[in-house]
Amino acid sequence: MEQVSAFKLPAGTQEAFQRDGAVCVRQLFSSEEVALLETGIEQNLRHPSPRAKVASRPDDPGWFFEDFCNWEDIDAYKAFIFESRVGHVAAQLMGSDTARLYHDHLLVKEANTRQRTPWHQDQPYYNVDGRQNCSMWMPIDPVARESTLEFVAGSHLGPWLMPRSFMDSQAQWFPEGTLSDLPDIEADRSAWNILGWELNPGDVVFFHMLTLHASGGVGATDVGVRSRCVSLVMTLPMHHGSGKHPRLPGTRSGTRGRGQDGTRAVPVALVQALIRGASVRMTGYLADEEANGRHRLCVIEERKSRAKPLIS
Ligand SMILES: O=C(O)CCC(=O)C(=O)O
Repeated sequence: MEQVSAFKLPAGTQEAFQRDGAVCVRQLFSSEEVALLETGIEQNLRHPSPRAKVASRPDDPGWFFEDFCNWEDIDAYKAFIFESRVGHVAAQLMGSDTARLYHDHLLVKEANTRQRTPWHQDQPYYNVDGRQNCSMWMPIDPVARESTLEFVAGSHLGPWLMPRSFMDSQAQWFPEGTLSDLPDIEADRSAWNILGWELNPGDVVFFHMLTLHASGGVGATDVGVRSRCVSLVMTLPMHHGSGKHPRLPGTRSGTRGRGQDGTRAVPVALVQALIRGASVRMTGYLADEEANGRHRLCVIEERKSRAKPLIS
């Protein structure tokens, strides 16, 4: 494996990420790394966790499946996360010497899935504070322009907007009226600077957790094609658990030792990479064995108790 620290992003990539809140990096990963992730995805599909869910409606001709926080159980995910360039690249984009894994997220849309992922920001759904964060969205199947993840350029510089459940638009994370609702982007797409890239295996998209994004189903121009994708969310140590929202099932509280909510210690794994003399660190949060796939709501004290740096 190459020395990951030696890798330099193409000129202008970090500037584009900071300006637009989303950037595409072509052929960041080798065919071996794509195959590694494919091995992990297929294992994940054979052995879904209790957090897995079907996001498509029963009448959808396809099938949209999601699962979360499985890197500890799936060696191929673990190898990709800890041995590839991803932590190094995330740190560069965030303007940081470190990167910490918040969670892995599997998204599989079988051929002809109509289900759209509606416009949303990620951060209001997560227990993550601060502005230095990024998510990597990596398909291992070709993605047509019509089916790709789309972003409103510059929207990461705006405020937190109301997170709602995708299926029935309920405000489950913040009380109604406490955050502004999203604008209706689909009503007049020409009013927005919408970015989106046709992608091939090895290409990836990085985006900020406040960037407004959405995606189509599969089946318009890519009939018969399934879409398998892994998304990794990364942030800085001090930003997990200090957020405005309780933690996501499957992630652990960000302190060492036993947390007030009964969680166990957070293990730390070092990625063997150096940036400007500092190590890139990615920390994974243990899977939550009692999680039942539902969002656990409103542990307000947890926010306060975690409002301190979490560097182990
Ligand atoms: O792939 C999709 O349909 C949506 C992905 C997404 O919203 C995310 O990774 O945050």
